[in-house]
Amino acid sequence: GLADLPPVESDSLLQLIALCNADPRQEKIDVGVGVFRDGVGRTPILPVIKDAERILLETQETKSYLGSAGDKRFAELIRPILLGDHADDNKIAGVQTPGGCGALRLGFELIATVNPQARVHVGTPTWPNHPPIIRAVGLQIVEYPYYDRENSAVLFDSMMGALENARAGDVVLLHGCCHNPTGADLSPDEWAAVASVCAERKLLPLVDIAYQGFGRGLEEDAAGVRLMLRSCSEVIVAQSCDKNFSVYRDRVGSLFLKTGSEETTARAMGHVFQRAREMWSMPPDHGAAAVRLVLDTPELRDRWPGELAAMRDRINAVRKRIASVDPRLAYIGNQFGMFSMLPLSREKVLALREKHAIYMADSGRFNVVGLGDDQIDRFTAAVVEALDA
Ligand code: PLP
Ligand code: TYF
Repeated sequence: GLADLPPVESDSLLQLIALCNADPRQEKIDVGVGVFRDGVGRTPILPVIKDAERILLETQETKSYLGSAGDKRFAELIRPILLGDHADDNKIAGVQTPGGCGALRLGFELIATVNPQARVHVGTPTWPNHPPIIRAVGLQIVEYPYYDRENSAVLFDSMMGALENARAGDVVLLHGCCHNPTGADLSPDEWAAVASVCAERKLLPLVDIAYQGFGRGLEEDAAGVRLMLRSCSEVIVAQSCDKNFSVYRDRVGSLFLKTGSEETTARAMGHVFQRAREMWSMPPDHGAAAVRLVLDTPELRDRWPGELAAMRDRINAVRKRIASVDPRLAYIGNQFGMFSMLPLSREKVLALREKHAIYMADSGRFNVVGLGDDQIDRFTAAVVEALDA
């Protein structure tokens, strides 16, 4: 019976939220879960989304079913933002999903449908949700070295060496930008080299892009995705709007596929819809409808890049401040997105939690914008003390 179920290990990042909430200390610092926060610790709803929701409230006439593709206009409007010059490539199709997680699951479902023997090459470290999603569809994981936490450097040569062992049909999971958990992205030359290996060895790149616009800018952050599309005949992209439109709990994302022909793409999308129907039937509407209205209303479309840039500018300003404190933290100023890793043992991470009420992931990953403006100095002082100890 159900009583035979063993306990599960819950998501440690989400657990951290509860741990921090339960800490009564006033001065606590939450640099755990990856959500954007402003200088006083809020994760505000973007004004463009508020306006879109107002329009939605006033004009939406029905909540009748949309079908397994969800909001088609939403996917059409995301397309040029993500794909740039590739937007009019008719070998690429996209569909709305429940967040980036839904897109990842759907992408891996498609791979497992066509090639259950495919192995998925995953960098270490990676986002802790990647392995369970891949295992859930029955695909095997092979790790490639990605980042050296002690030297804060991408292990590019080791990564390329490991990909030499990949077999035709294998999948290479890549972070489009703002790597989670390291903040260390591939350079354009490195992207080009990975794209060549994928093309030559007939590997299928799956690019997870959950933070477009949080690093250098909307265009710059999509350069890796577009490079893969230029070089490889088959590419899968799992995209999220949850961060760059700040609609986290509304679950907004999309899956894009490129294959060798328009006809193959259409057939593959048939399987994508089939898998989606089996899992969630259709994606939730509200968040995607709000994003669609932002992108389809010229006045809101014009304002969104500025509201996104304000989030990005805060991320990069906090990075600069941390980087200026100690040469050992300087690398943080050269990384992108919300996360960086500190070269601290698990014991030291736990000691920071106990002694200073600083909540970061056990891996030493911290969210740079988890820091309020008035918390940065105390955080860096505690971290420097831990590095010295
Ligand atoms: N991929 C990475 C690397 C992430 O950090 C996230 C963040 O939550 C996601 C995908 C999926 O985001 P969501 O499902 O909330 O859209
Ligand atoms: O890595 C993070 O903190 C974000 C948020 O199951 C997140 O990506 C964390 C865990 C999770 C879903 C989202």
